Amino acid sequence: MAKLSLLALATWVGLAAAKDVYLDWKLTWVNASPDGFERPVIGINGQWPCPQIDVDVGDQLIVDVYNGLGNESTAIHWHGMRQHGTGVMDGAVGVTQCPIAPGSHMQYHFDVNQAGAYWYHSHNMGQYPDGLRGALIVHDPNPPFHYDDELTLTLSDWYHQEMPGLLDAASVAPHGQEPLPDSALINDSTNTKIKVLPNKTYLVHIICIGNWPGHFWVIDGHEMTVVAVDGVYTEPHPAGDKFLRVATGQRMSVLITTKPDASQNFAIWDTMDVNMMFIFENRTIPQNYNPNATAWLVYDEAKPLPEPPVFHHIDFGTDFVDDVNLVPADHAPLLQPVDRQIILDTSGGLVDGVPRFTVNGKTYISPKVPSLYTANTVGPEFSSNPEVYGQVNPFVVKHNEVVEIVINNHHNNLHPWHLHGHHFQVLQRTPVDGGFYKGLTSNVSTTPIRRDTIMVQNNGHTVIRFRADNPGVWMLHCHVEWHVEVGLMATIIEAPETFHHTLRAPPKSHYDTCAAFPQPVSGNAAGKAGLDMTGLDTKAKAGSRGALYTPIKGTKTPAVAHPSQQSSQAPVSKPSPKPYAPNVGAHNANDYWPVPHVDDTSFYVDSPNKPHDHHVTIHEEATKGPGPNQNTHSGYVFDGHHSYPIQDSGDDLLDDLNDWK
Ligand SMILES: *[C@@H]1O[C@H](CO)[C@@H](O)[C@H](O)[C@H]1NC(C)=O
Ligand SMILES: *[C@@H]1O[C@H](CO)[C@@H](O)[C@H](O)[C@H]1NC(C)=O
Ligand SMILES: *[C@@H]1O[C@H](CO)[C@@H](O)[C@H](O)[C@H]1NC(C)=O
Ligand SMILES: *[C@@H]1O[C@H](CO)[C@@H](O)[C@H](O)[C@H]1NC(C)=O
Ligand SMILES: *[C@@H]1O[C@H](CO)[C@@H](O)[C@H](O)[C@H]1NC(C)=O
Ligand SMILES: *[C@@H]1O[C@H](CO)[C@@H](O)[C@H](O)[C@H]1NC(C)=O
Ligand SMILES: [Cu+2]
Repeated sequence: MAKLSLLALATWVGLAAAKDVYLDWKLTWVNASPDGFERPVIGINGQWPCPQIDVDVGDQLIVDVYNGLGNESTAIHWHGMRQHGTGVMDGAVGVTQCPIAPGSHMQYHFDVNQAGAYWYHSHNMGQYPDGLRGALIVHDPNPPFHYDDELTLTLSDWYHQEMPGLLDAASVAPHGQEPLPDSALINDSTNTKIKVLPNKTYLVHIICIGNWPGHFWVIDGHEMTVVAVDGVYTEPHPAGDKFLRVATGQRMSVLITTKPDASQNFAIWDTMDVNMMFIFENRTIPQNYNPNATAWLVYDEAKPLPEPPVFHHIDFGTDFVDDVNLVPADHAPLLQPVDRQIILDTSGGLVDGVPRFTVNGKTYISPKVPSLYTANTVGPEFSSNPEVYGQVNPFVVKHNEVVEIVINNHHNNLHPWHLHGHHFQVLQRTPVDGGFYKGLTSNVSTTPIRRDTIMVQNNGHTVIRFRADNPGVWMLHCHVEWHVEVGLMATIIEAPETFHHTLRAPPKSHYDTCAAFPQPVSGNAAGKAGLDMTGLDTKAKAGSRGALYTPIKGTKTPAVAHPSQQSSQAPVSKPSPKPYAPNVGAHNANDYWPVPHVDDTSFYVDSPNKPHDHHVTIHEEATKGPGPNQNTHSGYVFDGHHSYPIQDSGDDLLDDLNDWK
């Protein structure tokens, strides 16, 4: 069980000190050509692919996000982070926050108390397939199995056109057919080479960061043993002669053992699910269409890179490891009895004359006020009434209830459903055409697998359970961006009656974000009191437009401002008449921002003089940060490999960062 000395050191350090990992991100457009075709993508600090975030269990992650895109709003969601008590940091636009307008800034900060493979991505209007997504790996100081090193491989579909145009086209296409990806990427490239050493055990995190099709892959000549899904450790499960697959949003961590010598390199073959893209949609596969991507395990750079293996006659029913049969390593028992069952009948079709997806007949339409802000401001007599949330397919559950959700998929294609805020137990999931829910079968595991994203098959269903022990407002949605944007989404409003003592209040920078957009932060979905929903948009419209930024009501121009003079000074238009006074100051945890000053005549929060603050203390810096004598300023930037001390705690952090590059 001996580890390499470096990892042993990391383990020791992990036990010794939880630390703050502080990232200062400026989002801008950059050009990249991951498959040989150059196009604009959304990069971070001038770089693309977006950086992998590496933290250890117990760390606090603090990310300052500055929107330097100029023409699109944005936000960052931390996929798979349960955000216990910090649901306001979930990053879901329209649900837990307002979009970050060009020229504005927002800070996310939360404790990371779960190990494994996660990722981050924009959760704003179909934006992340334009490149704003990356891996988030939480290293475990005490993993339940041995390995020598960790590797991360992201898998995705890739498009040569940008999302706003594609979304517009897709939303008016007959039958809402999705645009076809131009290529498959492994780690954001069609030419990824992964250096490995002989005789080692690697923990390989596979993360599907794509938009639409699922992926499956083979590492030629190397057996894979599944040890985690979506960050939940499993009983080790050798794949044997079966394929492993991940749907968009899912992760799978596998152990591989390298060869005893470096006499040969090996191909990694990956393919996008042609059933999803073509067969189930009755589409013809264009000649020369290539759903595959190849990467290589490189033992010796001087040796050739072999062709990938070729597979014939893959049976989707029998040739795959069924993730529902995996067993969580902690053997957590089946949650029962069920306190509340929610049945979602999901389907596609024309709504108001445009192709949309529906949940129980309703297509999700964004509210005026983000649902979390509604829950927190509409008042105790209304917060548990689903009506106040508008057309967001709201389901209110009570604190600590065992909730069972049935998803019946009445559509002839696969949909990967993702729940924010929880890892749920998966009780059952039918094969393709397996029929709709008629109760549980007798084969439900007493220790069901837990994950945060589950693929639901055509004309079939799944049954999941979780305990409502994480008060917050959580999206439950298909992770295909084409489908999210046309309404395949529900909202779980969890224990709103407890928010005043269970959920930390949004910090000042979140209210500033709303003020800069601008978007109201209180009242029901329409921004009104009680059940007065006048003015709420409930009609589906053709043309999604993506995250394009259109300034509302002649407020500040979306010109990119320097961070030190951003949004905060900008005049914010005041809606009239005043519909409702926010209670933003009612509940405020000590370690969060002070109560924002609220102008009586507006439901927007007044902007402070100080644009942003960096209350970052490095509790203890061990392997990664500045030494004790350098640590006189506000933090450091950690890019996954190195950390750079921030040498000026003033307003010019971004300039400093750029200077170092
Ligand atoms: C936004 O600006 C970028 C960079 O100039 C450009 O590549 C992109 O096409 C613009 N987006 C849209 C939808 O106009
Ligand atoms: C994949 O890309 C990320 C981000 O660039 C990088 O941190 C990581 O090391 C790459 N993984 C491999 C196996 O090369
Ligand atoms: C790998 O392990 C085998 C068996 O212990 C040994 O014979 C071989 O020399 C090792 N290879 C390397 C490159 O160390
Ligand atoms: C494809 O064809 C089958 C059989 O005709 C039909 O049931 C199904 O709805 C079609 N799917 C789509 C997406 O049009
Ligand atoms: C993709 O991989 C499959 C399975 O090995 C193979 O049959 C097919 O020819 C490949 N497609 C291309 C375009 O290389
Ligand atoms: C029942 O579940 C077990 C594992 O939980 C699985 O191996 C078996 O194939 C299942 N049987 C059926 C009939 O689905
Ligand atoms: Cu979907």
